[in-house]
Amino acid sequence: MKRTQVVIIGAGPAGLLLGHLLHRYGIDSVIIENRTEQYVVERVRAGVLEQHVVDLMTQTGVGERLRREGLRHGGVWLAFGGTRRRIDFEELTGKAITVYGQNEVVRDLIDARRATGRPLLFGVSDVVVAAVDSEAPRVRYVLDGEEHEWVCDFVAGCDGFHGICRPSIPEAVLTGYDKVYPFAWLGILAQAAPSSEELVYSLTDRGFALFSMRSPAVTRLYLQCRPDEAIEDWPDERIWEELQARLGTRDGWKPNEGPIFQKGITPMRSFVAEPMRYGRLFLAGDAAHIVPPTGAKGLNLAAADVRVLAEAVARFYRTGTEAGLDAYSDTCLSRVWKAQRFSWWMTSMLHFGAPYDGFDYRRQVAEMDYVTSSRAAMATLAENYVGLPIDIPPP
Ligand code: RFL
Ligand code: PHB
Repeated sequence: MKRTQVVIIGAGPAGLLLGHLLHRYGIDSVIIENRTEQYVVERVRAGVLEQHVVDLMTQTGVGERLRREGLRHGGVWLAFGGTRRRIDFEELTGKAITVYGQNEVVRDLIDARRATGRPLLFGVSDVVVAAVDSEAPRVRYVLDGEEHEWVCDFVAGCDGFHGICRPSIPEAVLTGYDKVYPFAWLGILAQAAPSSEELVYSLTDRGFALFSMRSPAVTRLYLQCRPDEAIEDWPDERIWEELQARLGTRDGWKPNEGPIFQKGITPMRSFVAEPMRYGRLFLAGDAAHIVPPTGAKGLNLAAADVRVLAEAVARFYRTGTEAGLDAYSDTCLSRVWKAQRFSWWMTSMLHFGAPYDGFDYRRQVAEMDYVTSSRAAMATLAENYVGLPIDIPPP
């Protein structure tokens, strides 16, 4: 049996960032991941970073490529009725967002981890956590046909929505709050220069569409579809036709087209597990909560959780107090629920009505009109979109 301070399960953004922050405090950890490194790095997901994530990466020495290649956006466009209106984040909040692919974040964090020499193990299987209600939790797994076991002080469950950590908590302890939406997002990556410098969220009577990007040469686009649709039903020509119909505005703006090199359908769901801790097992990121992508919050919430957790663990080793650990769940959940509220609200403004329901569609158009004409409403959207403050308890 081997010993470490923290076993981190999952090498997504939550697990890798936690390992990085703990390392900076001189705290040892082992990160185990059941997929291959290639799978983890190539998985196409989020793209929008809140200012706090950019600042954290920059201040902790993993922001060099982000600073070079990240695309800073000072605002966002909302389109409806054939026109687009801009919400100016910088003017309203003094903050901005940065477009930088989640896979680039993961790549940078893997490189940083490698440089520390601390363990980062891909391709593990049969992961089991045990004795988390004691002061010496254990984690077992199989790697290359051999069984391994670590004993540690803390286990971080950073293994995403389908991981094993949340289900390993006794049912009586945990409450799950769940909302499944009757639509999904079809997302593509296209080899095409972005035709707008900022994102465009568009509401039409054919449904919702989103214009985003990954680099000066790659456009990222999404369109609302039904959750039971198969990607095979969406040949490239149909995708472009629908995207142009939902995104093009009367002033002639439309997305540039190019070869599609990645496409997939993601169902939409809101979920929160409470509490985010059981004994010495701490859930972080998608393992504890997921949001519909409309508010671009999932990755940002994962980063906020592990920031709070790293501080609490560091404080424990520094002073012996468990106060930060005890406050972890409540500290995270109060911000998580605000992000849930925002993601649900963005979803309700941009989905539900069209193409199903005339009343809801008109209600949504009124909401888009209001939110882009009232300064108070614009400020509300902006401060949530760029990220609410993180309340880290004082040392
Ligand atoms: P992840 O990224 O799912 O990582 C969990 C890792 O744990 C591994 N794992 C295990 N490892 C060991 N043992 C086991 N038994 C394991 N079971 C699972 C998994 O293989 C995986 O590597 O969770 P994490 O780290 O909490 O990060 C969360 C984010 O990935 C997620 O919230 C975002 O991608 C959500 N999201 C967005 N978030 C944003 O902040 N901004 C966005 O613009 C945004 N857009 C999106 C998104 C998610 C999307 N999809 C596909 C769900 C757009 C899309 C389309
Ligand atoms: C993305 O670029 O992938 C993206 C942007 C905004 C969202 C969701 C996803 O709300």
